[in-house]
Amino acid sequence: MNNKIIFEKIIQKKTSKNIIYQDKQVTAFYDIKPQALVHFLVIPNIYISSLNEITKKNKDIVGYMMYIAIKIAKQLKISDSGYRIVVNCNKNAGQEIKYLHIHVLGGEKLNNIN
Ligand code: DGP
Repeated sequence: MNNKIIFEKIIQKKTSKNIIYQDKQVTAFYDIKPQALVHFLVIPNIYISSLNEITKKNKDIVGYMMYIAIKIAKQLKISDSGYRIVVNCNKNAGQEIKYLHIHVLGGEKLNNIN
């Protein structure tokens, strides 16, 4: 089974009870395996498999996802102390779920990454 279905079910509110925010374009929800005190994901409601599928036509969604991620970070009061935004693309970066998503991590001091 293609694991993109997991995120599609979250958008349809069939599984996740931890949706933070939803509008016509994006959905934000807490990560099931948090890697920081605060760890949430922002996804487009329309299916895009990875950053590699961003085109001239759909590129605006990335900026909007970032905008909502930042807005939520402020609402959750992790913005002043700082947070990290990560997008994994394909297997070398460890993208497990083949559905474009922004990770937002914060709420504590984060380890350095390479
Ligand atoms: P990535 O490795 O970038 O593809 O990250 C996928 C993230 O998705 C990972 O941190 C765990 C999270 N995740 C996987 N399945 C579920 C789920 O069913 N619910 C929620 N809330 N998060 C999930």
